Amino acid sequence: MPADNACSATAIAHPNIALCKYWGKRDAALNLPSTPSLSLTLAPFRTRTTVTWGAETDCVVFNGVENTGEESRKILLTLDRVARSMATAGAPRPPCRVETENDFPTAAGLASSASGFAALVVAADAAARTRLPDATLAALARQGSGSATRSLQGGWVEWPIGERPDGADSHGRQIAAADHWDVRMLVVLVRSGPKEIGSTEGMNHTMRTSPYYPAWVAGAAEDVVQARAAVLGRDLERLGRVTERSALRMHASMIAADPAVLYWKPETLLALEVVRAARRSGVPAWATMDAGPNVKVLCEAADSGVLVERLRGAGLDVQVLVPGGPARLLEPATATSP
Ligand code: 2P0
Repeated sequence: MPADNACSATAIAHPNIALCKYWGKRDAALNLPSTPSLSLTLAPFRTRTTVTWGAETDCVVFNGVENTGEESRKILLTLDRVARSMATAGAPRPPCRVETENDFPTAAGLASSASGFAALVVAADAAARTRLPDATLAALARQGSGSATRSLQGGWVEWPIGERPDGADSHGRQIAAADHWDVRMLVVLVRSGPKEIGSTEGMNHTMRTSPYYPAWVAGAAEDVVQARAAVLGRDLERLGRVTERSALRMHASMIAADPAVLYWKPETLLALEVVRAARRSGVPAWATMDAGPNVKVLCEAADSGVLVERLRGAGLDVQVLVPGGPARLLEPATATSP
């Protein structure tokens, strides 16, 4: 039962896949990255989140099931931060109800935390009637989960490391809208369960123990320069080379950690081999992998059919994603009567 003056709002956000990866933090508390990154926001996968600001008790419902674990703790912490950003800062945050659902596998390296925290801050801002500036929302999303700052924006998004200690200059910025370039991202679903090691833990462990981590960080800025130019010039060959290189170098830094962080499964290598064979046969396609075994394949729209056929022919499960728009309110915030 909602409380007096309760207000609900619903937002949706799409996940994003980084073409140049974020792996490592210069500030763990603020989620400030050690590497700049560049991503593509992708539809139709999406997270849909409703926040009721003023419920009987705090309650987080995740894909229809009440959650009391680490995920709900992080979600409620984000709502605390929204409350602290309000003009009435100092007043305690009212109990809130959060209902969130993904129409794609959660926590499997498909960027569900990115779309999740992006949808959360947009819905919370409307439900709390805070009307926070975009840069504040971007920082709140980033603190929930780094990559979420990129999912607030549609299309092609860059997230610089910034220079300021408070992170005010480190959040996602669109460099080109979704309709700038009609590429495809094929998602090869190797495993749909939660990953064995969370991204935050995997990053921290890589930073602490991998002798390759400094080399990974050293090359990241130049990758983003190349990728940005390739996106603006719609040069898929150039973008694809940087994309695959960035993913493999990031994974190399993890694999060199002690003990190794190895997300790959046999089907991960199978998918990589299909992509490399496609390239050898003249079909331009490049692979990227995140904190999980699934493989994403960047290609021209016109080549997606033949690539899907080849990947499925190798026994792999494939879905086709297209450039997606920004996080947005689905319906205006509504006062909820008790
Ligand atoms: C990325 N990943 O750029 C990289 C590549 C995974 C591999 O951002 O610790 O959930 O919450 O900031 O954003 C996934 O890490 O990590 C991620 P936190 P996040 O997309």
